[in-house]
Amino acid sequence: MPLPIILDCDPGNDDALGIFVAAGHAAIDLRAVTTGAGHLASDRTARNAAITLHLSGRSNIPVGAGALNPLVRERMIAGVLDMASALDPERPDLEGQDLDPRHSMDLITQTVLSGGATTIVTTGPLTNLAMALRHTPEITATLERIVMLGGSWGLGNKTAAAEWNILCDPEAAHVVLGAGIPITMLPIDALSPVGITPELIKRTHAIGGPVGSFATELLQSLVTTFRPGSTMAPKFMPLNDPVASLVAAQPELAQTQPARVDIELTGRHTYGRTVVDFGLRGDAVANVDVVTQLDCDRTLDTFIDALTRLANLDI
Ligand SMILES: [Ca+2]
Repeated sequence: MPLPIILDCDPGNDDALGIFVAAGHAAIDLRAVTTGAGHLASDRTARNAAITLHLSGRSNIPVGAGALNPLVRERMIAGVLDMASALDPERPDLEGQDLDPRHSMDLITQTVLSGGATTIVTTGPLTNLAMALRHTPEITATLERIVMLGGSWGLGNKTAAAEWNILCDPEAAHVVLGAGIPITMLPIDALSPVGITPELIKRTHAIGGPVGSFATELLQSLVTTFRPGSTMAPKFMPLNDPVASLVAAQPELAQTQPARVDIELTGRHTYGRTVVDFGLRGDAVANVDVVTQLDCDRTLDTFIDALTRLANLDI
């Protein structure tokens, strides 16, 4: 039976590819897409999700708009945007489905409590999920797993210490990590080798149709915004967000190791850091399964398979 999931995201061109993958993968039953502030303001991420689902022909899947701001900190703005293509600029030329009237927090809680979803995949800041957990803690009994893209065991990407999704709302990440729900964390260290190569763009373009064409535009836009800033930067722009849904559907794509993960909430230079203790020092108890390695070739093949299936779905 396909895995019933909610995808909580902040499209974002890589999140939009994540929606395509979740909507197309044979082993995923996408029950709702929830959005919040992150890569763009909340109204824009909701609209981008609505555009993406409409393009995918899956307008039966509800899209919710969510958190306008983080729980505590001030909202951050994404640093590098491609204002010429894909979903960073406003796209009045592209049709989107109507938004679900519910706030993302309510769409999450009601979908979970009605038995509609057992897994939440997150590819943005964790504000909506933290709000849902605080407002309706009963969902912890029903949720079987959170697959969370964010954090790092090494360097950050937005600051030297912190990764973007966590840094956007560290207090929300703290709430989610402390909820007692099994969590798979995809850190940037493990995601970096899964790159958007020219070959991947060629394979995506070959899928054809509206899905293949728009997915190609999304990939090319991501490559445009790639700013390899450090000596340890990957060779290609990492694919990132779609990989979270792929790992939720096919855990065998990833090697994981249990660890204690805490969020730094007070550090002067390290605010938002995921402090990852693989050694479980002292009396530390593991609370997260951290992805330490991904099967790159299989992950990219699975990405193409999901897009191809979506492009050919007879809906
Ligand atoms: Ca994202």
